[in-house]
Amino acid sequence: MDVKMLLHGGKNAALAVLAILALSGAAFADSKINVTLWDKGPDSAQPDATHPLGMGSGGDMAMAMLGVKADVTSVPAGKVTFEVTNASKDIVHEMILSPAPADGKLMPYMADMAKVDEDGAGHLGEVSELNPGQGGALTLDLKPGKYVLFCNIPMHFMNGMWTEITVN
Ligand SMILES: [Cu+2]
Repeated sequence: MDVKMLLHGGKNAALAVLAILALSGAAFADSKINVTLWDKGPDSAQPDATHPLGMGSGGDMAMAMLGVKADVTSVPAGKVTFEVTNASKDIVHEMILSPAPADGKLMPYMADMAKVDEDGAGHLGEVSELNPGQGGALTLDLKPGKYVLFCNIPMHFMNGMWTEITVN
């Protein structure tokens, strides 16, 4: 084998390594979800008996005066970054992530505190208590499944402040 052939082989090997790097980069690219926490003014959260809009309560979500909006609702498994913005002008909100309950099931709820039972729900991470206009980020390694993003300021969840995402 002469020098020319060696060089040729080396170049091909280098190209092969680059191709593998490019492929693995694409396969493990991180996902980003922009999450907006919104409401319709300072009185948006009502006592939950009149607005049963919690996940699984079967309420009309069009009635919600506050909510969680995700710009992407389906992402591949792996690293997912949630860029969270509290778009409210008046109210502190937060974003908590937990596995979604089975279809039709209500999240574990503490009615006396008007909050989701975070431990019971399987709390995975949060961007807690953002002031109006504030933002924050959370990155998690997520397995395939359904997840719920919700705000657990008292009354907010049962007033409709949640949304579901799917990790494939
Ligand atoms: Cu909230």
